[in-house]
Amino acid sequence: MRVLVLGGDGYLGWATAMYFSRKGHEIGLVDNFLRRRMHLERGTDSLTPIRSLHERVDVWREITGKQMEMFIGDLTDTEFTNEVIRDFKPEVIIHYGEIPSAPYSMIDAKHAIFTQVNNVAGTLNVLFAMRDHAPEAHLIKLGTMGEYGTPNIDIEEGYIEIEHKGRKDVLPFPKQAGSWYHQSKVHDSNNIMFACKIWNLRATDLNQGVVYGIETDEVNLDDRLLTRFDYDESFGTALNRFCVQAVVGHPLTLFGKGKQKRGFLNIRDTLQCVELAALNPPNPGRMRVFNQFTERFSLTELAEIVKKAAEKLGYKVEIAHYYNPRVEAEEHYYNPTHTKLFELGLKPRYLSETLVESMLKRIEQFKDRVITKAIVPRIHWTKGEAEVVPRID
Ligand code: NAD
Ligand code: USQ
Repeated sequence: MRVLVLGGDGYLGWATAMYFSRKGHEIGLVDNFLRRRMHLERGTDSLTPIRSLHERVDVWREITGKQMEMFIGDLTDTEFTNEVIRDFKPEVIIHYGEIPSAPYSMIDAKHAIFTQVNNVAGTLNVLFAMRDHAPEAHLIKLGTMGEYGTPNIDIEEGYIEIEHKGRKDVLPFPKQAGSWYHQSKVHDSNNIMFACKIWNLRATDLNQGVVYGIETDEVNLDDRLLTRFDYDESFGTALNRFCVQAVVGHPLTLFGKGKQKRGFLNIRDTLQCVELAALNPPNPGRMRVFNQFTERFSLTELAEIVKKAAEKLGYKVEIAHYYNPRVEAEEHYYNPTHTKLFELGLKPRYLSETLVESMLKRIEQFKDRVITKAIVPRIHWTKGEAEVVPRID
């Protein structure tokens, strides 16, 4: 298949591009290096020393003999996005090309607006370009489990059957996102659903949980192919952060009570889920939604798992409670349905399969690169960037 990966220089995008290329698909990569620039803005960096996209594409060719086509530009530029989709003629578009950070979007009005414009306008450009140049293509869009929030009922996969005043309908599941970033994903979902309806497009919205992991089969071929791995307050996700904290001897940063629950998945399973979506395209005309995660944990459970695994490797680990900079439920019901990807054949890798230990060993390799002051948050949901959050235990 001709697969266009939007956000192909990112954590998931680069890993996905190599995975699909190795399987024999023709790959186009789109990126404007915004993520690299956001790290420069924040004074932070990836733990893994990542090469430039050009170098990684060259190394990939050297090792596998396979080419990837690069399109460097901004998805919010209508003309650029149109030209890429017109010229590459994708059969599948995997859309990772957005700002992924909740804290970054909460810094101030400028960052909230930038996040929403970047994400929502970029996706609108993709939808219009599909209408005009690739109406048969399948858009696989990375959404987030955070679109649903934490309602006191089971979360369905995108749609819920409702009976109201004696009448029934299947309607979009209510959205209660918890940051300006997560809200951008809600707006995207609404726009994609509408575009599918009016232009008969084909799309899958993958409401993904929190991803962890540093290794994939392709990344492991050569360190010059490493994908990014973040641990700072803006771009690091919970488990990745906890693993880095354990290795550098920083207390694990549980926010508030630490009883928040989320869905998690290994980066290798992200690749598998996206592949399953690509190989099983939906009918046109209605946006399909999958909830994409393999396991559910509370943050305390995760911290305990990391502590146990790190102690086996000889590290001394302290779990600490910090003031929660976010406005979120710290104790709540959480039971999202996630069966559709399993029905398509997903074979998950569970965290218990010593994944944490393999992550810790990889982190050890790069621990001298850790910028310790980037770990504890300063971005508060109520007042933006302010004082470093204090410990509360
Ligand atoms: P990332 O920041 O590493 O990758 C995104 C890439 O998109 C970056 O390389 C960035 O430069 C590029 N990009 C952003 N805006 C662009 C634009 N306007 N034009 C061109 N390129 C642009 O993020 P990631 O962690 O790989 O996440 C990828 C996607 O998956 C995001 O949409 C994110 O919301 C979603 N997601 C991620 C996670 C996770 O835990 N990592 C979980 C759920 C959903
Ligand atoms: N948390 C801690 N300590 C930390 C970091 C986070 O207790 O050091 C808590 C947060 O308060 C939150 C939970 O862990 O309750 C998840 O936080 P996170 O930073 O790992 O994830 P989040 O901000 O939700 O965003 C990440 C990705 C985003 C994706 C989302 C999936 O950055 O792109 O959309 O995970 S989900 O969470 O399912 O919405």
